[in-house]
Amino acid sequence: MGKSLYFCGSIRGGRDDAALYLKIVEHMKLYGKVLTEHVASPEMSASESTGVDASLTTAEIHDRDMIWLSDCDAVVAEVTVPSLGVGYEIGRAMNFNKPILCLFRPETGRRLSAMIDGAPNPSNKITVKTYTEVQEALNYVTAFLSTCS
Ligand code: 6IA
Repeated sequence: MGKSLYFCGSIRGGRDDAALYLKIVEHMKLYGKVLTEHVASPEMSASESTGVDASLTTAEIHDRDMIWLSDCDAVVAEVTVPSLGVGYEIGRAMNFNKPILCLFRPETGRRLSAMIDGAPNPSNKITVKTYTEVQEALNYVTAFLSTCS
């Protein structure tokens, strides 16, 4: 059976990388079901009034996402555009002891938060990879998902 996968990407933090999220999610779908496919949707907007989940309350979104996060087999987060929600999801996923792959593009000139960059250590399952071209990110996703049970 395919894996249950959770993708994290910025929504209210800004949608600059939405097209990139779509490529990563499409690739992840080769390995299983992506529970949070909507994060990559071009329809999903950072604004209040539009968005795939616009009919849900924030509490409903939060609680549903936390159930998915606790149930998933692995987490992939694109962390280049800073997002409170993505940072929160990564922290919660670490507490759920999930394998987590964080993908970051330094060439944007952004500096990754020390709370993410400094998180990996031998006692947890979080990895941070930097990349330039999308294909590199997809290769990291392939390698990561091949090792997750
Ligand atoms: O703080 P952010 O909005 O950038 O947080 C983005 C992250 O939190 C994503 O990885 C999502 O998994 C989760 N998240 C945040 N907002 C939503 C949402 N609707 N639906 C699903 N997941 C979400 C937002 C409502 C919309 C009308 C703006």
